[in-house]
Amino acid sequence: MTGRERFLAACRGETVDVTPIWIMRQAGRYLPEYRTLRSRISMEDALNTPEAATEITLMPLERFDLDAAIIFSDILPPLTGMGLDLEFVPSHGPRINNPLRSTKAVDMLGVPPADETMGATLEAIRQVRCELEPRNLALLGFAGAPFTLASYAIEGGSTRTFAHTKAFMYTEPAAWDRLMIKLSGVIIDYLNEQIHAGADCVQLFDSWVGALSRYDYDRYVKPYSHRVLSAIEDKAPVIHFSTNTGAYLDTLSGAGGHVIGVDWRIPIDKARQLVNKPVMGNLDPCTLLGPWRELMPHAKEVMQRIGGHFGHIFNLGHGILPETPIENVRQLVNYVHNYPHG
Ligand code: 1CP
Repeated sequence: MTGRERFLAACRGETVDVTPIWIMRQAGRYLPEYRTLRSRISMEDALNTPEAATEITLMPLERFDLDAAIIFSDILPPLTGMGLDLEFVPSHGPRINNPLRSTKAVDMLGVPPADETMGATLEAIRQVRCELEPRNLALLGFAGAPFTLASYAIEGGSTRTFAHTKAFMYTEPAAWDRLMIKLSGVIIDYLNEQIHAGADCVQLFDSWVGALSRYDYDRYVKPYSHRVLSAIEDKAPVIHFSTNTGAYLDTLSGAGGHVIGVDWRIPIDKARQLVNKPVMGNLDPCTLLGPWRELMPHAKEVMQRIGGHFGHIFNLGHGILPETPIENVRQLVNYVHNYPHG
């Protein structure tokens, strides 16, 4: 099978020759060639120049036998088009200089079409699509999920407690609803455009929704995630990813997605039982910081729990860390592809 066939078959839960693998944040800071390119151009320029985004997207494919590429972008730039002042602060991370703290600010947000605001990323998808055609690899598009985007828009950056987000959600439920509907509309349009530009599959990142209780997930988030997922599910395979949601993976899966992406906090066979769908995961990215003699048994454990089952895409449970030795990535990819199947 080609990488693309293998990847898409796994999304449908169909027979594969070997387990497909890609790595979250595979086009990032652990690659020396990425760091070299980023020493010359800012994050903003990398995002807004299709040729640069294309070059970065292809970097990990030159080194590793991966089954899929993920377009180089970020979940946050769609917020810029809505009126938020996003900045990537070097060696710190993303920051929004005018975070949402009032119902009026929510009502001022625009909902421009993605082809006006995200044109560079859509063009990069078209370019990468051409490059991947002869290599027969899958191309993933992605977007942030409504909750995770709302949390950045309200907090203005990273947070441990999500206090501003939760306080807004509890205090201003009507404005929360308007915000989540605006975000859902922007995300649906953007994912549709990515599929139209050539993405084979899209991933919805609800990276931080595990900060909520099951009750709050159902009450304040699920309807909007469902709105997004149900609007795109018949257009392309969709991976619904989150972390720290083992306590309510069943209801999260009920919001939609053909594949459920999970982190290492839940055993992957248990996740599969809870969702009864194809699953993606779930090696702890920190295991790649250790030697192969310890990394290998961790990878083996994931394969043994899910091995022989169809409908598994191997991945880390969250993004690869910048300190990761390249050689461990190469060995991991080869290990998964050589793992005896069936
Ligand atoms: O393979 C790839 O690298 C694909 C491109 C990609 C993706 C899929 C980037 C590039 N960012 C993302 C998604 C993303 N961005 C998520 C969801 C995935 C996840 O949970 O890991 C999130 C939460 C963000 C927000 C973000 N952007 C952060 C995290 C901050 C936090 O709150 O912890 C950071 C550090 C960024 C900047 C960024 N985005 C991408 C890169 C390579 C970088 C680092 C920029 C740099 O210094 O070079």
